[in-house]
Amino acid sequence: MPELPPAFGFLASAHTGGGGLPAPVFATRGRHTRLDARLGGSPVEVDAVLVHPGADAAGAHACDGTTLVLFAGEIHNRDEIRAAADLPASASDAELVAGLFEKYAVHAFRIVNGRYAALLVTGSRVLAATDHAGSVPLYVRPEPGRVLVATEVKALAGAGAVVRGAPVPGARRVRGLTGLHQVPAGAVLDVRTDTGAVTVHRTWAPPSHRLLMPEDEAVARVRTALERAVVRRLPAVGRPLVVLSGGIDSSAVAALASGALASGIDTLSMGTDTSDEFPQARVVAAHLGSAHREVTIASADLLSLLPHTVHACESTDPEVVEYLLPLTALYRRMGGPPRRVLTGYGADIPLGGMHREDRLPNLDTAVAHDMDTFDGLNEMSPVLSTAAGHWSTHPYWDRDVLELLTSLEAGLKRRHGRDKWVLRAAMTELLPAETVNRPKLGVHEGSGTTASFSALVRRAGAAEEEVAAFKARVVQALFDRTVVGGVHPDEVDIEEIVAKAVAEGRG
Ligand code: IOT
Ligand code: MG
Repeated sequence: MPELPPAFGFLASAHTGGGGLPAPVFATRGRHTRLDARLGGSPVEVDAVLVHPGADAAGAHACDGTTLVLFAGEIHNRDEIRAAADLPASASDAELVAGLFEKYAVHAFRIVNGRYAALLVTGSRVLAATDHAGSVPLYVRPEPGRVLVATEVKALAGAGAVVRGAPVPGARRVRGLTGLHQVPAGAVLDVRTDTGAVTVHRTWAPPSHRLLMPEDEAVARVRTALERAVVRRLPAVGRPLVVLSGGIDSSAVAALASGALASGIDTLSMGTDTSDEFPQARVVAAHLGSAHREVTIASADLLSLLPHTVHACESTDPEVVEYLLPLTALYRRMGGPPRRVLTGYGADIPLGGMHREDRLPNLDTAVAHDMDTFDGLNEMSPVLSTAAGHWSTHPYWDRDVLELLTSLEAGLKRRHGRDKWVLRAAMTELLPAETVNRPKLGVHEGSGTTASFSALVRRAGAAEEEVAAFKARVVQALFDRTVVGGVHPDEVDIEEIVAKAVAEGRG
């Protein structure tokens, strides 16, 4: 992999009449490149802005005169695609998508394993596609004569009222923004530019079946799949950075990355003035010999980044925002040149790690529920890190790893009194025993984020039983202010938002 993908995001308008682009408002940091394309044999014109980390965004767009592709993010099964579509080794990810589309039409997106959002315009069709996890969020505003698409919904918020938006069955509406829809995870929205009518094609679904297999086979398969996913995410030159809590998820990623690279890896841990997991992370860093760094963030500073977190991930889920706040703060504090960051995020979803649950039926119910409800939470949005110029990637949500982990029967996830047993067993030779056996502590707990956010709403007058509901109100108010309202998060006073949310909640 190159250190960074050629583009982090885009905003585009495919239109037949007037009405080009709204202002390109992104939380993502990067240069902007404008494109204007008129496609042969089609009345459609495309205006776009790509937001990208490098000097140009060349690898992020492709146009052969009749089909235009915009691509944000990266593909992980490039070699297989090149071979199947007979494309040269030099083909960019945008060209791979164009080549696959020529051969398979909309089914091309069933083939790509990656972390991406893509737009493909051909004839009078606009295709807006997400990866299997929807890990790069994508939003559309379909109207007859003009289709707007963007990787951040805030870029579409300023486009004015929708004149005659068509309904979009199966796609989620966006709070406070009429006519805007989020492309579901593992889906392509196929929009007609003349009518604005939308068809949804599914390209992935979480497996519902479960596999019985011997312990040693499950362990070997998990190890192989995860190693492959980690290796596919390593930079071709230079060192990767692993954000390391010292828990099994991120420690496994660090160990596999370290094992694959003679040059070694960098690791980074964050804590706050109230809580950290530094000793546990140090054990792993020392074992792997990584160049390790610790960052301590004052809880007050952490809470002041709540608006930035919501602005970046565009999520209205208060629990997700608690998981993402410490990571947002960490990415902002990293400093230095833009980095490729590997995380252990997402392991707990297919493995049921967040559910301290011994009974297998309940554990599988929790896994099935979490796999049915992740869509739209935006917990893996790259904007959390691209807002600070860095690219983050999540090996556990690689399509192959995720399918394998989800489909293992619950007894391989909870076994011998251990949570996430199969992963721990796969790591016994690579990590110290205390790391392999350490029980789960979530980032929101380890960093004291949940406690600090609760204290903030309590100070504003919330009673204990009101805390969760008031946190939800705070997150919604932050979404309304920064995403819908277009107020920059630096201008938002979190204390004022909390006081107002509590007062209105009482009202
Ligand atoms: P958790 O697993 O604690 O953290 C996610 C990743 O963030 C870690 O693997 C690690 O790479 C990084 N990280 C965590 N803490 C630190 C730290 N102190 N310093 C540096 N890096 C750190 C929540 C959670 O517990 O995260 N995420 C769950 C899923 C949430 C539920 N979502 C859902 N049901 N849709 C997860 O699976 O990661
Ligand atoms: Mg975890």
